[in-house]
Amino acid sequence: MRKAIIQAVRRAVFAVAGAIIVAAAIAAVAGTWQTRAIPGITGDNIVTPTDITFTATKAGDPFKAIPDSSLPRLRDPSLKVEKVIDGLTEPTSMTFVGNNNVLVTQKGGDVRLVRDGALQQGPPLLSFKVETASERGLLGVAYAKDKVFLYMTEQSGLDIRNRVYSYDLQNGTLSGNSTKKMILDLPGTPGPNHDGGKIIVGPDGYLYIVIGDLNRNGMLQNYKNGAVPDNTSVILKVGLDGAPAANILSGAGGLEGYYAYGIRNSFGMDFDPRNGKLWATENGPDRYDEVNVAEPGFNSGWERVMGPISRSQQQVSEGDLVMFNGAHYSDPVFSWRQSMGVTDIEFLNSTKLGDKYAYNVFVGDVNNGNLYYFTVNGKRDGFTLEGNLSDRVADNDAEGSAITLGTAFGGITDIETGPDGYLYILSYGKGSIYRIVPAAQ
Ligand SMILES: [Ca+2]
Ligand SMILES: [Ca+2]
Ligand SMILES: [Ca+2]
Repeated sequence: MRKAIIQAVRRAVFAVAGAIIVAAAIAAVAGTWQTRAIPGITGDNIVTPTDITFTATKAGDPFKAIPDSSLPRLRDPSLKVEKVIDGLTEPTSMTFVGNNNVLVTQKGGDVRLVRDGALQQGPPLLSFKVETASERGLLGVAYAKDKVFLYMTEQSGLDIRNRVYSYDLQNGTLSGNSTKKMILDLPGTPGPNHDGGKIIVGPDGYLYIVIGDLNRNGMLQNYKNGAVPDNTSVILKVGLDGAPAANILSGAGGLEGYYAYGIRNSFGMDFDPRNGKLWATENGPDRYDEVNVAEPGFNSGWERVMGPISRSQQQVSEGDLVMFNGAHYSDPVFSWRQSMGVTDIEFLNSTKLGDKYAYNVFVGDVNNGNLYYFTVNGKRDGFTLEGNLSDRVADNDAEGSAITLGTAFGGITDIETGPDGYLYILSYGKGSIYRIVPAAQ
């Protein structure tokens, strides 16, 4: 039964417009944490112990493989999958802090700590009272320069907001509320789906944060007569204090801090470690999940187009889109004709899995739990694709199969290159972290 609920939740959460019944199921699964008010902080639902030291102590490889008879499968016998962490509940994002620590967000509001290869039991590192209907929740985490950043959906008076908070983390100590700062206060309605939620740190030291359309129909969704920009369907570029980066776009509403727009929803971004360019995934409604190279000023085309514009059923051309000063449209570098809830994208930033995989791209999905693999082309502006994939669209199962490296990951929500150079995969459905290593190891 629990497995059935998780399966149902997993299918609905990141892919399909939220059915109310499923939202209720999510709330039922998630609601186990305790809450208490923090005096003097109005509308602030945080529950946290303070001053939690988590300096790692173990030398060498902290992880060991946990025996499992139903491991995900890989189609390359030169690689193998290990389960290194289990016992998580609906994990949404993870980030490594130093060599031996991983922070994992859980949709229901907890931040869990993996230290020295083990998931810490007892009270979570941090715990928040979050909104969890549909795709809302504690969704993203990043770490940079002695700060931890968290993206979450929470109630604020009668409103629902998506917010990014920062905490200080110094000398292995995460300080509690005394250093908590709200650095972004983004909309959360009507939603409840398409909340985005990934935070990543760019090679330029800025934070990049993605939020979806929340089912709005404004200029940022390419409605020319729609509402002025309202912080939806965008990738934001901000400093570590939340201050917008220098303007890339100009036009109606100011557009401060907007890096890209016209994005339906996304749960995956990464920078190419070779040239620093941002790539992002995007969820289609039922057709055309996308992988995009998101150059500054990128308009992905939603809600007029998903997938290649030449395949648009609405016969859309670029002139039909809302183009702010400094904007450009570009087609996805890859699409799946049948949406499968594309989630994270990761450039493997190491040679530890061999030359074939070094600096190439892995992508996950939440509906099937597949891990897709792509070779980046010589110009690093797309993938090397052949045969029926040379149109840059997986049109059917056979074409999708040709780019599928792994299966049965149970719904992937995050992929990271570990400090050891191996590939780490976070499974929403299985509550586990898997690691891909050379088979000979
Ligand atoms: Ca697009
Ligand atoms: Ca094709
Ligand atoms: Ca990632």
